[in-house]
Amino acid sequence: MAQFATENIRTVALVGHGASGKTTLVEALLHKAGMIAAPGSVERGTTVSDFDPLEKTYEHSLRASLVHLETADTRVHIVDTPGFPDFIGQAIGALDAVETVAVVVNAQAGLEMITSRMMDWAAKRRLCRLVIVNKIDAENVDLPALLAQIQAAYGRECLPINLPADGAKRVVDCFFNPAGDADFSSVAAAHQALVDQVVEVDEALMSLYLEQGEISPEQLHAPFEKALREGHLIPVCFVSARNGAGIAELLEIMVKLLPNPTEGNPPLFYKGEGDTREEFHSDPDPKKHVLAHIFKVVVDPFVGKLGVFRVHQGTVTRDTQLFVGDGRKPFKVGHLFLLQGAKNIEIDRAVPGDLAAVAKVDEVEFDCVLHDSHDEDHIHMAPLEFPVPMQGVAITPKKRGDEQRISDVLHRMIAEDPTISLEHDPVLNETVLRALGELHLRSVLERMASQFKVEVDTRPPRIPYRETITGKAEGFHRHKKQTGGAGQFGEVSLRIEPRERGAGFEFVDATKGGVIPHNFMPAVQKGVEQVLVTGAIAGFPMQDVRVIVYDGKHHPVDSKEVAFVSAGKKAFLDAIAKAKPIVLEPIVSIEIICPEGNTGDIAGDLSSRRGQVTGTQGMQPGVIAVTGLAPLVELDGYSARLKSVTGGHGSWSMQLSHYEPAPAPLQAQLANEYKKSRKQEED
Ligand SMILES: Nc1nc2c(ncn2[C@@H]2O[C@H](COP(=O)(O)OP(=O)(O)OP(=O)(O)O)[C@@H](O)[C@H]2O)c(=O)[nH]1
Ligand SMILES: [Mg+2]
Repeated sequence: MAQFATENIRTVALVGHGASGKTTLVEALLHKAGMIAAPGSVERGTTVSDFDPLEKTYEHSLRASLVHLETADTRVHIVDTPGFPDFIGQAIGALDAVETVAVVVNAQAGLEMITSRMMDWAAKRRLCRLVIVNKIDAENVDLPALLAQIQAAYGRECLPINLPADGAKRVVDCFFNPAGDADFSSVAAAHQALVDQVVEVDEALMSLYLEQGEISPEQLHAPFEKALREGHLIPVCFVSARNGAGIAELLEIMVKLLPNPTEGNPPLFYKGEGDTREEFHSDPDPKKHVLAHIFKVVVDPFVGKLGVFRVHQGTVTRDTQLFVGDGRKPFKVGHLFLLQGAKNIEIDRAVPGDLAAVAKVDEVEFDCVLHDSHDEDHIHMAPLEFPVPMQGVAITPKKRGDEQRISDVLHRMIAEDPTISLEHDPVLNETVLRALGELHLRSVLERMASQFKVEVDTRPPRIPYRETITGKAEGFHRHKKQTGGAGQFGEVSLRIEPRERGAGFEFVDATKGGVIPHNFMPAVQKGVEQVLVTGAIAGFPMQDVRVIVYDGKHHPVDSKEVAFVSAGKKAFLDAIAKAKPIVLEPIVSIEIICPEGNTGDIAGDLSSRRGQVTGTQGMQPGVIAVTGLAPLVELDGYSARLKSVTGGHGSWSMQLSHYEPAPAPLQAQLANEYKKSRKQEED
């Protein structure tokens, strides 16, 4: 296997909205570079990067997948990422592995939500950016207008590096070529604009340029990289993954113009935690200690765990002993792989810039650091921000006894995907799986069933209502039992009052003269707290209440812990019944990104769900972010609703805002359901 030095490596993440053609573009590039005999297709399920059975069914990429291509002297690592919003966590994770983010724009659809999000995320992470306009062969595309739109949305730094020619059957390079014929604009003008932009980052070169009037592409190389690093230049190129126009030119851009690992912005690592942490900069030197970062984990029931990493420093070979994070025990690499979609290709060494993988290392987790010396302990990558999953289902095993296995499988899947989560509600004894959207949730459940052979029943998770009181009241209970031998005796008098929303629970012992001995007070509190967990009127946890125990009685022989637990509990229930108890419902704040034209419909729909719009903000031409508040219970089925309102161009997310009293009919309904379920339990 050929060896490639760091200077001869390129790393590129292909990102962009769903169906912009990233996976098809990978096929075209692999074919052009001679890595595959013929390009596969997404429709036939024959692509290198969408190899997962679920991806073939959905005809969408669901996970980031890695491919590489090799020309005479350069190896290009490409990460193909999903553009569907539900799977965007995979695209975000790929940002840590590359120098260049290539944002693929669908010429037919124009700028879309994920296009803009990825442009922003890549800029925040200080990555070099390239815009690839794909599908230039398609009907009804207006490329000059699209180029103007790109510049309006992402800045004048977006300059064409080639232009479509011969009716978009080919493209003509504008960087190495000072003149030529194009379908629109002018090659000479585009060339001039590129050179002008590049020399602006280098004063000496600028003076030389002003003197000579021309400058060679070789002289422009270093400032070109600097302009990319500083975001002063975002090249725009045109391709058709379908008919091959612009593919050879894109390959040339990757090899000759995109930064090698020593030319991009170095990633930001930290050493240590909290206030004492310090920035740490890796050095892409193959001779130094090893520092690699796991940016993807694949859990396969047959192959085991595959940890996919980017080498940032040093050289990893089969003999390297690597520590995982702060772990004390190293593992020996043994087998080292280069990935080509589903295929693992064994290699001898990986140098800075290489994306490679190790198998069957249990300690490896998403986002951990691998290193070969304790000098590099406590180093971690500046964290990426992932969206927080809110779309949930409650799950129960189809087969009894499968609980532990399901929990194991889900925890393994969480290790792979930072945008799924698992919660257990001890009150409801309910396990809730959350993901970014309905399709995401479905894919997790399908993978559990097909790959790990565990099946679950699902139902909508219960809404996490709460109970509280709105008035003050007193409660009393005497617990007295005489059963042959020793009796049970305890008596409690207490007062309760509402506390401010969110203030929580407070227990006050205001008894005097030892009417309830000190050693029994914890029992009283225990009884009270049992009610806090199970609720009193509708079966939900009670919050924001103060309980003041002011009197009671005990018996020198018959007083027992159980007696005071029971007396505390029943005295509290007695008081609650008189303190105007209510049910509180969760209100969530929601953010909706949608085409501007849909704002009215969205506001109307929200108000019909007892919600309201609280603000709007322009994102980019034609796209708007709407923020609002709505009761969680009303958002059941909201994804489908939004899809129909926006024709599939909207996305939304939510998080908890606060609790409010539920409307009276809902209160009555919840209380009734609770009564019924209690009655059934007793029968
Ligand atoms: N006309 C035309 N169609 C294309 C081109 N490239 C891709 N397509 C089609 O566009 C559709 C989506 O292509 P994909 O390659 O799956 O797109 P993607 O960006 O990988 O989509 P996600 O994985 O969902 O993010 C498929 O039907 C492709 O055949 C192109 O250059 N021209
Ligand atoms: Mg794809």
